[in-house]
Amino acid sequence: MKSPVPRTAAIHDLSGFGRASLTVIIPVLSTMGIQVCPLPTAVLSTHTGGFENYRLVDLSSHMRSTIEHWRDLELSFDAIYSGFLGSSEQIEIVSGFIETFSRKDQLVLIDPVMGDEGKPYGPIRPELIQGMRRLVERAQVITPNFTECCFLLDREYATEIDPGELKERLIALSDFGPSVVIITSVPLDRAEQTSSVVAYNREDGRFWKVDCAFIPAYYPGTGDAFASVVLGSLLQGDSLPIALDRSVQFVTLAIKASFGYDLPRREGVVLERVLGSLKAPLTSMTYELADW
Ligand code: PXL
Repeated sequence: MKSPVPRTAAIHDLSGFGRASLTVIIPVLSTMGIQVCPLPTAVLSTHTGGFENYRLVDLSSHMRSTIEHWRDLELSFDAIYSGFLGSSEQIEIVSGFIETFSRKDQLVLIDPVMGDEGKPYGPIRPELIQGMRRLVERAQVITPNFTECCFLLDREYATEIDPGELKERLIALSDFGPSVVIITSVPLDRAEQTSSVVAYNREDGRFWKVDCAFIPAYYPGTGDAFASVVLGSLLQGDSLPIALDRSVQFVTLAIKASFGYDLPRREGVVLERVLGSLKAPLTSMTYELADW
């Protein structure tokens, strides 16, 4: 019998403290009614954003044997979702996973987690960035932030971009393979200090934009929350612009809830206070068709 609950494999790290990666992804997707099967890439004591001396154990060999076990069990996934990888060796492992568990009616979302604010995260090496350019070829949907977009396209990081160049970048990323490209934290309007989420769907040739309110605080793990809500929405049957709107609204709510408490930012957003909002239908939408 077909399960009423969509199932996703989630290939990300498990960071014990700090609300990032799997500790964000599992609660978000579970709340949205999606079954999450984690294939941990690494175990860390904390995430790497704002903590020093974090401990990292690379799980490449355990990943290979888990994949063998899952293949023997003939597991089937409605979606495959990958993010932070523990080493460049894991590019081939994830690539093999997608090949082994490939299904026609399946969503492959790759969040090419590599860095933010123009810089790579601590453990990210140049070989991993090169490998990520190959891995995204296998995705239907990718969700880089603006820094990761620059890394994938090997372009200089800038603090402003005009719409014409942005459009060219969305198309260039789609030329790698994915039919849907979503870029977050795009500095389209520097004067207003806001950022935007933009997207391109090659299937219908449309470009979308959702502007984000300016909040003077950066929290780790928000990219993981964003990509998870996109995946959950698409699996629930939402259109691309609605999925973008839901994700922007959820992340904005989470950041505003956290900012109000003035808690240490490196601990991430107060996810537990806002998860319930994922159950509510959207009552307002701010997405725009971008006519660049
Ligand atoms: O949120 C992205 C992320 C995932 N995993 C680890 C990280 C980060 C960002 O800092 O350090 C281990």
